[in-house]
Amino acid sequence: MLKPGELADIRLRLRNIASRHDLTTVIACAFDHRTRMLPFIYADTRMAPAGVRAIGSAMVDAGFAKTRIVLQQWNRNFRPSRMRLDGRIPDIFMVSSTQLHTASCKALIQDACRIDPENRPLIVVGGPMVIYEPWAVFSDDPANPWAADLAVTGEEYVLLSLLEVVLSIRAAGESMRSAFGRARDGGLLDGVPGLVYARGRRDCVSDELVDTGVQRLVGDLDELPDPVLGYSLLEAPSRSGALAPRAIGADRVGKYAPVGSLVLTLGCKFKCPYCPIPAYNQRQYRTKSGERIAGEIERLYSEYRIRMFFGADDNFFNNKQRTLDIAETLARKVDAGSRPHCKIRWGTEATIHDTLRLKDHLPAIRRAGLWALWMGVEDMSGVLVKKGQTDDKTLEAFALLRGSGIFPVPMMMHHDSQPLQTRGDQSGLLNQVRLLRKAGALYMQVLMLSPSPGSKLYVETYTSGLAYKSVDGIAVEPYIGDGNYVIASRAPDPWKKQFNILAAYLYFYNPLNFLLALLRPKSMIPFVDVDTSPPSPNGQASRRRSRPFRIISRKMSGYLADAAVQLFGMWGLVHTIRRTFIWALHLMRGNIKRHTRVPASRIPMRGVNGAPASHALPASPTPKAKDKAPV
Ligand code: B12
Ligand code: SF4
Repeated sequence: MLKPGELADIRLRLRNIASRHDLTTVIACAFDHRTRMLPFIYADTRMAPAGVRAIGSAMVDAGFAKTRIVLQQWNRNFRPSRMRLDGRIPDIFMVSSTQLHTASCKALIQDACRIDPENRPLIVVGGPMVIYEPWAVFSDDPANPWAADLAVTGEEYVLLSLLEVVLSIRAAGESMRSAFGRARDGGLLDGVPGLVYARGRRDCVSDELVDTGVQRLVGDLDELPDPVLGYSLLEAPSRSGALAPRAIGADRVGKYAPVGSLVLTLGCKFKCPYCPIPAYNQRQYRTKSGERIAGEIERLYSEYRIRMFFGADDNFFNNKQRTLDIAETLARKVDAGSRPHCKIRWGTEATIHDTLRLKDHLPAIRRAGLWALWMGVEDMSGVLVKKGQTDDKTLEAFALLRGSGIFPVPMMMHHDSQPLQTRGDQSGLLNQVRLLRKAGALYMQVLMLSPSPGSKLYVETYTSGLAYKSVDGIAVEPYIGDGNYVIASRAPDPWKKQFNILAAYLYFYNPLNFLLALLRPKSMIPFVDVDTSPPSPNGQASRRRSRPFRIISRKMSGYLADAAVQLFGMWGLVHTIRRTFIWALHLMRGNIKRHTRVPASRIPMRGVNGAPASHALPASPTPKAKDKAPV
């Protein structure tokens, strides 16, 4: 972990030198539009991702205000080779990507590499893809040379440390890429854990990758730069390949990004073997304070009119004390009539086990604005993983949440041992969907268990031959790795698994349920004593007068919500069927080829000072001493 204050200190140090370096930076968020379907459709494009915003905020906070964030979600034709900021090719081009969007991330880097080496920006890639697979942004093919200059396998502190090192040796008028090259060759980057850079004989052809080790994490998230800053940097949606002269105006942000994602807490105490989150967080649980969160919400509401929020939490209820600090602070603001806090609603993720532990506090948590809770139900029977959930506990947690005015959203995981339907017990997929709908779920997700980089099971999923390499002659590419496609299974008829997922959605979202939702909506839940409306400017008297109207309008929207979600689900399902049905047919035709090795780096990887590379997988080649690549 970083020492307390270390992140705050580096932010200050950079601010002191920023004015000497008139840096321009473009940060792109890679997004592959082929991934748009249930259950993420809408959230995938209407939430400006927190990762790029965090990096943009860190740049502005450090004094580099000439920064622009481009979301491929909104700007699918964006071409880095055409970007100009402040009238010039930017000094730094950054890309953020998850594994699902690998193809788009590579295309962005390849296009940036079309800029001639003299004028090319320093290309830095970060985010969940390179955290686990940093080699993915380097090429070793002399016939097709392209590469990022650097993969950052960490968070804000790593990026700021990199900038501090490079700027410390940058000569007046020197390009960032040239200064970076000198810092790398002088070994100055080796003291910054969380970087992977290439060495090679030719530009953009990597002979070996040097891994400076695992990042140190910031423990107190209040030390992070203010994430609100990032919203002022967003490029407006457009069909153009180039950038607009200015970022989107504050008054239009809420229109395109009505849901704001907020980092409240990070980490989880459970150790589900298919999940990389506990290891990524080095088994730490990190949080912001209630006051800090209340301040961020207030500014996002006032400056950008954002009213809906989603917590980027892995398990918001992980630690009772920390949860209550946040919830009680927000609830106090509501009680005091603070308009932003009264007006907002937010959702986040938590486990069944922790929801039950906090059952006495759920009304207060609802009062803090929590409106929907995404819950890792996985398989209710506990066959897949045991993290304190059973049929009874799940239903109890659902009842408690609904009784407190919070909508539970089950996240289910289908797997080889789960039948579609069962008699006599509730282990079948449809049985569980029925139970959860009856228990009050308005929305739900079902994903197939798929390999997740960084998880305990990841390597074994490949070496044991569970993961598919190709199906019916079609290679399994990263963009189908979101759990919507069957890409790892021992089932003799995997196409049935693919149809099971569609059947579960169809069972949940269908015209009959839509009609029932109009007659007997599941969304009519007791609003207990949750009046989060702000007082009117005229004071208490008019507040009392308008209360019946508020109650009626809330009841009406509550009444229609279930039917609206059903309509939305059916629309999303059309996209899901359109994209995954063909895959089911390929599965039916068979000819499944399986992996026998984990997809590791082909380029040799090493650590610094003779250490092994921290981010290499077991099958990665290591450079032999005699082959050590010159720069
Ligand atoms: C919110 C969320 C979503 C939302 C995203 C909505 C949105 N537009 O923002 C929704 C619900 C749509 C979603 C969907 C999916 N998600 Co999701 N999601 C999350 C979650 C919980 C929070 C993301 C977030 O905002 N984090 C906060 C930001 C600040 O963190 P960050 O993005 O990692 O960025 C930091 C660093 O990575 C780094 N960084 C990031 N970019 C860059 C760039 C540069 C240049 C640098 C230097 C550094 C850097 O610095 C940042 C600041 O600390 C994360 C888990 C988590 N706690 O992060 C999973 C996570 C991102 N999701 C994940 C996955 C797998 C998915 C799905 C495929 C579903 C699934 N099978 O689980 C789908 C994909 C949908 C799609 N079409 O894209 C994985 C990605 C794994 C991977 N290796 O790529 C994560 C990490 C969870 C996990 N399993 O560990 N998700
Ligand atoms: S409870 Fe959720 S976040 Fe925690 S380890 Fe399991 S899957 Fe990951």
